[in-house]
Amino acid sequence: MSTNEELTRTFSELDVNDDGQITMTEFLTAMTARGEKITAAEVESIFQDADSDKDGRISLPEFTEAWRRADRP
Ligand SMILES: [Ca+2]
Ligand SMILES: [Ca+2]
Repeated sequence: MSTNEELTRTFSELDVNDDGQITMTEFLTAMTARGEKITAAEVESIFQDADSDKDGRISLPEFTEAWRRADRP
């Protein structure tokens, strides 16, 4: 599976209501459902980094961009 496909799949897992945007609530819910221990403060800091247009939601391009940034050594 290519990185892009994997990212798209992860994105749609996080985008619970399938509207093409991940909200903080969706992110927190999906992470918790996966058994990840994540706090609201951690989610906020992830969103501050990833949400480049500051609309409070993460789109697929923002998600992909943030993932690439995080991947860099
Ligand atoms: Ca959504
Ligand atoms: Ca955004």
